[in-house]
Amino acid sequence: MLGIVNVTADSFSDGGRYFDPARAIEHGLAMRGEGADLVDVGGESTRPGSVPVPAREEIARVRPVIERLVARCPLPVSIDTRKTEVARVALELGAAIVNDVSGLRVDPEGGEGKDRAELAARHGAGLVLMHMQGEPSTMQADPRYDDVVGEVKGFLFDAARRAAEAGVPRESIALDPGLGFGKSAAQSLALLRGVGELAEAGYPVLVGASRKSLFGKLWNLPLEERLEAGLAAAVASVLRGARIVRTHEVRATVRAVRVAEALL
Ligand code: HH2
Repeated sequence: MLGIVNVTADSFSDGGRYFDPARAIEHGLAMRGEGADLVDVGGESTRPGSVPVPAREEIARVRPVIERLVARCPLPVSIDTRKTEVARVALELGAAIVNDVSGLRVDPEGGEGKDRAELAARHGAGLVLMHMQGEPSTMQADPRYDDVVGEVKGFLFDAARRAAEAGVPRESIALDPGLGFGKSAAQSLALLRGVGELAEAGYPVLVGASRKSLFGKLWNLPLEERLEAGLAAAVASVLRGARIVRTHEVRATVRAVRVAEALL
């Protein structure tokens, strides 16, 4: 279970709540008590329409949180970023996983994906490769695919191959279809349905459905009423072969996923 700590002012569901490092750290520690296995720290919102944050600013946000979580919380910390420079600093501070939400694409400041993979390899860190079509500012305008599951799978398998070529061991790579990242609600649902196909290659699959807008679009659920839908998606993903769930609601998700795991 990957618990979320957004050190941002504008994240779509909890923007501003953990912008203060002390609150972010307290939240990270609390999620440990609720059963999280990993803590995902992010300093840039990548919600649809978000404005990019310069690497310098992203680093200033996450640095105090990573430093103190690494010192005080026994859980591995992952850095949620698409920027090579941010990944480099986070790994130097002791982060154990790079959650690359661009799946090794060139970052907005020119940082190469290959360099992010090499950094992860050099630090012996895990690497999450997530699929995103387009850029956060415009990705939800008109996402198009001929075959969404096939195309996302192809992109992620190729990114995994590039990560392995950069020296990341196969067992340290996880794949994530990136629900809501350049996908309509129907396309995100197709990807949830296709988790089994993505898991076939043998890499652990991570799914992040928590509070996502597909629940608003398909079932008219406002942001603060998406818990049950997120739990259902987490359970369905695990039953289809997902191994890691990314969530804002750690306690409830751990309880729900435990039942799914017992059925496997
Ligand atoms: N979703 C978000 C951010 N990072 N990383 C992975 N691997 N998978 C996801 O589905 C994923 C992610 C968006 O959620 P959140 O962090 O709550 O929002 P924001 O990007 O606005 O900070």
